[in-house]
Amino acid sequence: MDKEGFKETYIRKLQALHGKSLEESSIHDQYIALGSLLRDYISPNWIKTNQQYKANSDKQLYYFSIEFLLGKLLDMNLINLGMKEVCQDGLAELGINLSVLLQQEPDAGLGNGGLGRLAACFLDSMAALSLPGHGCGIRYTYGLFEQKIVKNYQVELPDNWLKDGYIWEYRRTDKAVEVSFGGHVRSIVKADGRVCYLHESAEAILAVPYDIPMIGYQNNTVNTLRLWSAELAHNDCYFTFRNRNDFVKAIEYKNSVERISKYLYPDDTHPEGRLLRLKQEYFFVSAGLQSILKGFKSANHKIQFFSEKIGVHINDTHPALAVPELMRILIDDENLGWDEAWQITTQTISYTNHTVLPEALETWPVDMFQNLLPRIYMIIEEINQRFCKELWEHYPGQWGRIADMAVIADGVIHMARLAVVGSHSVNGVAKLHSDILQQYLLHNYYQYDPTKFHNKTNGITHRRWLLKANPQLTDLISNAIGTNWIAEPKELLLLRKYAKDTVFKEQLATIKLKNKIKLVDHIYSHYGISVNLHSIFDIQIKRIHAYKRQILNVLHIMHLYNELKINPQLDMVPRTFIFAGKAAPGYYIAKQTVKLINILGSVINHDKTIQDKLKVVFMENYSVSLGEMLFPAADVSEQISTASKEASGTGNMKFMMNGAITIGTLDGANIEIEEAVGPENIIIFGLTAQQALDYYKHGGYNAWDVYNEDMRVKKVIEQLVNGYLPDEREEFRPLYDYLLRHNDEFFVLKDFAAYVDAHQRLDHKFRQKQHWQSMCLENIAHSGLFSSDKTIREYAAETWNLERSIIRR
Ligand code: DL6
Repeated sequence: MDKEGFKETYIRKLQALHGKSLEESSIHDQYIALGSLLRDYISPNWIKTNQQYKANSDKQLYYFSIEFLLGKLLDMNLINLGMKEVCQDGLAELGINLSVLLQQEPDAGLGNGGLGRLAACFLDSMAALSLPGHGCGIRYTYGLFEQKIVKNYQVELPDNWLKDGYIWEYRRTDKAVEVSFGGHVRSIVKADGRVCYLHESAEAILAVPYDIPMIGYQNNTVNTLRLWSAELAHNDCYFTFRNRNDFVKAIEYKNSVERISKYLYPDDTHPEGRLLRLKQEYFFVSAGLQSILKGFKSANHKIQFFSEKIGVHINDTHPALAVPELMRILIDDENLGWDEAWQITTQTISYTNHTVLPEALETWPVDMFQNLLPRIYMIIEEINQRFCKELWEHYPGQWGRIADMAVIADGVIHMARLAVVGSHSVNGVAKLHSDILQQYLLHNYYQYDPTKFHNKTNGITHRRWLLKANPQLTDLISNAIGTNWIAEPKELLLLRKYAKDTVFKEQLATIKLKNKIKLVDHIYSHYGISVNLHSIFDIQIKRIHAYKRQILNVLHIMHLYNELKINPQLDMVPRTFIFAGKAAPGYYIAKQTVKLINILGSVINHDKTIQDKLKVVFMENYSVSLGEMLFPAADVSEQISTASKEASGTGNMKFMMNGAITIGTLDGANIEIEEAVGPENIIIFGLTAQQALDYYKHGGYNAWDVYNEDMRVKKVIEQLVNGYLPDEREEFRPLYDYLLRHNDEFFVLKDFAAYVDAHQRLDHKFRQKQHWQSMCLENIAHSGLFSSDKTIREYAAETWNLERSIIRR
């Protein structure tokens, strides 16, 4: 489409949709018209993609995830379609500013953090690589809460992201399926002697799919993200209540059904242990698998070939009920025998673990589970019995080991164990994490069948995190090395030839400065804080969690401030510490941390005596969109989790790709970043994973020793409770206790000295401008290694056996 064609189509669209002229239309009208025009543009390729997949019988991969943190799609879609320029220029000639329209889109926050954003990056990469890969999840009416800071405290507001509709979704009532809960199971013996199971008196919920097109980068591919919404089934008790004029009961019932897809659980590490969460998990897994089966059968494939044509990947354990649900479908609906069904199920399903935190390893009490999902429970019981029998044959007499591996043990169902047993491939998300899974958390399974275990280091899509978020850097790179790196991000390595080119590095620095200016303006207009543009922008953005150690960052800031109060002439490069991140609403210590950062900010930012050498900014409501502003503006990336605890991290990769220098521990993918850029281009400090694990083995360390020996530590810890922070004498007592009396589970005090030292090294490096620029360049150049395209290629080749299917025009 050329510019004139675009303008004409756009005006026609706007008029047809709203019955208004351009002059009469509102910005929202204009935005809807643009979205609608793109839908028209995308649809033929979407249809064609699906037709081709079907005609060629291409294997399809379904990525099941309880979270998809999509962010905004309009700008990204324009880039992927290669239409951004035409559209921007055409709109400008019509007097419309594209960036104003882009702001109209809700930021689809159907995820908590890393796991959900990874799922979104993977969908982007699958489409870009012409791979037949689709998403399956839940269409939450409310996304992750909106965070406001009120009197320094986090408050949570509902994220009503669908209030004005969502331009990218297509409701597909014709593809709705029913999902059953409750009831009981009756077994009957058929004429041929086989036993079959009837699920009776169950409550049926209607699962209605909403499809979102996932557009490949300039390659005609349009895959599908299918999100399920819970609605009343046609013959359910709602209508019975209504017919009896019992409207209260009718409404209560309707609410109880719709609640299943209403809220995203705002906590990614503590399982809620609540019935609703379990309902959510079964709801989308059952709906997803049923619709896959329907599609599969409509293509006249034989069920025996299911795993050759279909792959189901489970993103952590939330979709692990895919294992028994697929068994149920194959046995009860498709009449297969157990062994055949099991072979197909395990060959179809693959599993990624995303955490080693014990509190995040899901378990469900047998009683609760059995009442809600009686048939599924029977199947899990049988999986367990058969697996334990197999183990018994392999490890006769080793009861302890078998109990540790059983899917059902101590009155609960262990979802990670179910996922491992029921899939053909298990992976962690960074080398260290995969090693820890193999050596510790899943060691018995690894010993039993090492061939199942792999590593797949996470990645991020450079299309969003560079092309979209940092267009100027994108242009600079393309001008220097051509545009091939967009298809092959490892070619970013070609940038290394500019390592000694001062002009190029100066250009890099100018772009960073421009991105910083944008951020400075934003901070000033939103928070009234003026930030020194030439200070080091040191950014920690991620969920607030004890193991991610925002508190270590805070204690270091308090220490720097103490130093400055003693000596306002202290020779240091001015620093702006920027935080963003949400704390789970019920996570007390995390919310305390948010409050502490904000209080500290209000003290430091108003102190004239330190001559603007230190600023602390907490930015509200961290989201994908905010990230797109922050990563390009960062000088320093804080990746300071306790070694062994962060499975991978992906923020670390986004910073690196935008030329920020990591200060971090040897944890998760930081280790691989260090391997890639070399120790001279990253600042590493603190305990190693092995050291941390050894301490854990021996019950931790003694935080009091550090407190008594390091006066800097003593001072900042005391300041939490001695009235130093205004009006808050007892407010931070729980944090103080947590660090000292409860012995500092995440080694904050233990790593403090090394962290201070690392920051001094950083300060020193930042002063050497040329050297710093070279470090930035090295980071950008090596960031192609962390493109999700690479990760997805590995999954496709090694786990999914998935082949490309190029869609021609
Ligand atoms: O794999 C994506 C992402 C990792 O980068 C983070 O290191 C990890 O913490 C995160 N894990 C979760 C855990 N959720 N659950 N359960 O979000 O996954």
